Amino acid sequence: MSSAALIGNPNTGKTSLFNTLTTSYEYVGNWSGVTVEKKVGQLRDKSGNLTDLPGIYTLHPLSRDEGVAAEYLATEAPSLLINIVDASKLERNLYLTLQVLEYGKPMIIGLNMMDVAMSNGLVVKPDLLEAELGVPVVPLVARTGKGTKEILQAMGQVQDTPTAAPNFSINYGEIVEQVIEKISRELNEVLSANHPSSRWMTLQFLEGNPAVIGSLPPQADLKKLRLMRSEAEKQLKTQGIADSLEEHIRAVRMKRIKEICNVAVDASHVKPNTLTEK
Ligand code: GDP
Ligand code: K
Ligand code: MG
Repeated sequence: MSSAALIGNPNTGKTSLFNTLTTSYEYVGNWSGVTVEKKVGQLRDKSGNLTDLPGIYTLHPLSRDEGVAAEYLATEAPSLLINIVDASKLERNLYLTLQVLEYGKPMIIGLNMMDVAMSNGLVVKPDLLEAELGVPVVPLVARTGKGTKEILQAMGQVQDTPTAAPNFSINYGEIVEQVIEKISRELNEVLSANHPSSRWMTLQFLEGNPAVIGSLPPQADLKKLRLMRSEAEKQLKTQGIADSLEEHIRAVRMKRIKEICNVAVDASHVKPNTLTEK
């Protein structure tokens, strides 16, 4: 029995796709400790469950409600993540996508709102995006069901290849890469085999994600890890690279997103008076 989850920004079409892909709700209630509704359904082909995660712009939560998705990733072991991305707001949506790619588990990108992107004059090329990100990208119009067959096919293929994890990786520069290696080594000693990649855990730790830090096993020596973190941050400051680790990690991701969009998006046909969001 597999467990898949839908993750993405708010209003990208996650629930529309959830309703298309599932039959009965197994459980409808709230996520523990928050008022956010939890939805788990059975996939139509009975191959497993699908969880509809609350919409977020980043895994780093500002509130407990926003922490639901990060906590889910840190504590559950989903066999597949379906990241729903709004093609008409690709640049903004990719910030979460990069964090989910770093999670290192099998993943499919549902490139939704293709109709909206097109009517805005934005040409998003799924094949080029796929080549940039290294995971399957399926164009969708979830409102009409366009792409349902293709996403089911992609899900089946990933299911048949359980080792199909993304090998996407960002180079955060020497100082950060060194501290990632040090902290990853510490975490590998205490994390169970089923856990998400130690690189993902480490990056979330460096960003100060409370939902992920709270899920670290009690054997993790937080004091030691925090010392490693602050030493790296000091180095970033003294060398004039950034004021904080969080800021640096964000800036490197944003730069990568710009590069990806330069390759995969043709915005030259966007009408000058169309309201487009970054
Ligand atoms: P969620 O917040 O990610 O769960 O998104 P929803 O599934 O609730 O969708 C948000 C809104 O976008 C709803 O009004 C949907 O009908 C609409 N929607 C979803 N997918 C598409 C699409 O591909 N194209 C268009 N034009 N609208 C869509
Ligand atoms: K919504
Ligand atoms: Mg929803």
